[in-house]
Amino acid sequence: MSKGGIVAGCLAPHPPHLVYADNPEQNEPVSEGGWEQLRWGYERLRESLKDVDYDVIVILSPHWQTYVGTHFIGVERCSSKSVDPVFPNLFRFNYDLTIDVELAKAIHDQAKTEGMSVKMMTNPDFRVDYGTIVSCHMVRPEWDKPIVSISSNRSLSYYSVEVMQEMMLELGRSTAKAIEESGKKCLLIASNSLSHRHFVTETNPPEDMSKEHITSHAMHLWDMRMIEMMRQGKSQQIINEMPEFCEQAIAESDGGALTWLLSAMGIPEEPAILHGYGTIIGTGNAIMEWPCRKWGE
Ligand code: 2X7
Ligand code: FE2
Repeated sequence: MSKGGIVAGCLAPHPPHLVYADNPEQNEPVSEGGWEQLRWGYERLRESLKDVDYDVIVILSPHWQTYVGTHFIGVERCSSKSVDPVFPNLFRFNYDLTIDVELAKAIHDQAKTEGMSVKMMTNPDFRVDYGTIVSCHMVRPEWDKPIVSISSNRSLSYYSVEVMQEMMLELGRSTAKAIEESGKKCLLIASNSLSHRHFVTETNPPEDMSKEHITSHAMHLWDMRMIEMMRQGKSQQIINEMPEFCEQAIAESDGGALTWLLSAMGIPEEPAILHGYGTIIGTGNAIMEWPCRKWGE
């Protein structure tokens, strides 16, 4: 069997507003559009991945929060309605997806061998979190690839960003090793916003773009700094600055997804492609792609 590999790593944020604005048939609420810069960014990412051959999407979402270890969905098929607890007016999405349990278990087993606390989630009635659903839908609306769904272990809540990062660096290495041994081609997704300070009131209608902007200049500066580092291949510096970023920008990378992704790709020095940036209720969101398939060509 030939070695598996990562075809691309993506930073793919999941505000439910993006699905709401796109009006797919699976989502009940209907909108007049909105957040076009980000939705066009997702269009560019999909275009970039159009002819790329891969078997499975591996995603880590900060909205599946587990407090004892990292969990992996271990159920072959998940079908239900996902309702965003904060924005039920925007996101009531009927999903029907398949899980690559074999690969999930392989990553689980590898992480366990490395001493991590891990668990396979086998509840058949489990409700998949909206972060996973939104990012997967925006990247691959066909829903024709199985996914591996990884929880966000909130080690930051018990300990610190530094502890969270150590764990996510190991999870990334274990993910890469399991993928290599699986022989599968994988698309990796870190599902998170950048700066995460948001407004606390909603406009009417929610898609009124005359009211949409970043919450503060400080948040803008942090977002631009992170994007520039990604574009310049400064992955190690991103990891070094993560504690300040999480604290000062209330960044959603506190869930570990971005650190996990960078680690799985081997802390790349190759530049990431910026497909789009925009704000959603004041939070900063970047759509980035690391085209690993092209490295070493
Ligand atoms: O989950 C989110 C988010 N990360 C950012 C903005 C708005 C809503 O939901
Ligand atoms: Fe979120």
